[in-house]
Amino acid sequence: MKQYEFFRVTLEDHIATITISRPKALNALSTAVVTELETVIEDVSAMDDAWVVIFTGDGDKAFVAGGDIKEMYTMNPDQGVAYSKLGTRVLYKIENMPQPTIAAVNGFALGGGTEIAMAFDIRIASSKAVFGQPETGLGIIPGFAGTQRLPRLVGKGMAKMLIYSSMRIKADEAYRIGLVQKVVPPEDLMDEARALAKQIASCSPNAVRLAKAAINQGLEMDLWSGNVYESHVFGLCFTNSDQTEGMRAFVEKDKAVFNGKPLPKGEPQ
Ligand code: DAK
Repeated sequence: MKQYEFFRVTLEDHIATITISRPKALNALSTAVVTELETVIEDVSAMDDAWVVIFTGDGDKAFVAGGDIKEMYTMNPDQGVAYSKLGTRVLYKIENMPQPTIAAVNGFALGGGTEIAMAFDIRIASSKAVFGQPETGLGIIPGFAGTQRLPRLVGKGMAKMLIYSSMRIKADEAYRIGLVQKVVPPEDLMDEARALAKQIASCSPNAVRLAKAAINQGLEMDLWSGNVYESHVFGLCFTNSDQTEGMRAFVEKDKAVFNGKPLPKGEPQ
């Protein structure tokens, strides 16, 4: 497996696990970290053997403690724009990874930490996790699409309350408002994330990828256009052996074994 400076990537049972590791700064997102993250995301996206992706933070304290405040402190407007474009592009690449993705949020997820967690499909949080968008307290606004993804996930009023006030919320509250899908004891976090990943990996990798494309693209469309798009994507399921295998197994009262042979390149995946 390729080596990185700030990340570890493992692949086991078709599950790729990406761990961000910058212990000196609680995994804060410097330009160097975000630049390397883009490479990691591109590399893992291209791994046909990786059917599900888990992203977590190294250590027992932080998932990602946000953008690197010490670096941002001395930025000029041009550097701010460059940092913003880089971050926004990388999070867009995360959101549109072909595989289903799970953020296993192990601790502080502040500012860019909440924003990066929101770019993954599903969030499971340790009961120790803390979320928030503290940017207005630092004289900036969320810059990695937090003003866009947070209201889409928790609604306009709740997002405005969190962003205007820079308040932190604990995992239980994040669950209550729909920011995370599950809260588990810290020691169970990775087992829970892997169990969910295994459950997803037992389904057709192609069907799951196509479902992700239909959800992500469809949410950007009006309902009717989304329905038309879904019909097209539904048809693509029949171009792949996963569909015949899944239905053969049902008809023959057998267990389906999917080979994950990818769809032809160029199709949504
Ligand atoms: N940046 C840089 N260093 C950080 C950091 C961060 N965000 N968070 C922690 N560190 C460093 C600390 O400075 C400290 O380093 P030393 O002093 O030992 O050298 C070390 O990590 C350990 O942190 P603490 O000593 O503070 O640890 P505590 O347990 O006492 O506190 C904490 C943990 C997470 C509550 C605290 O570190 C903290 O409040 N951190 C800052 C959290 C925060 O405000 N994050 C939001 C940052 S703003 C943009 C895109 C995105 C963003 C901005 C612009 N554009 C596109 C332009 C994002 C902005 C943000 O995320």
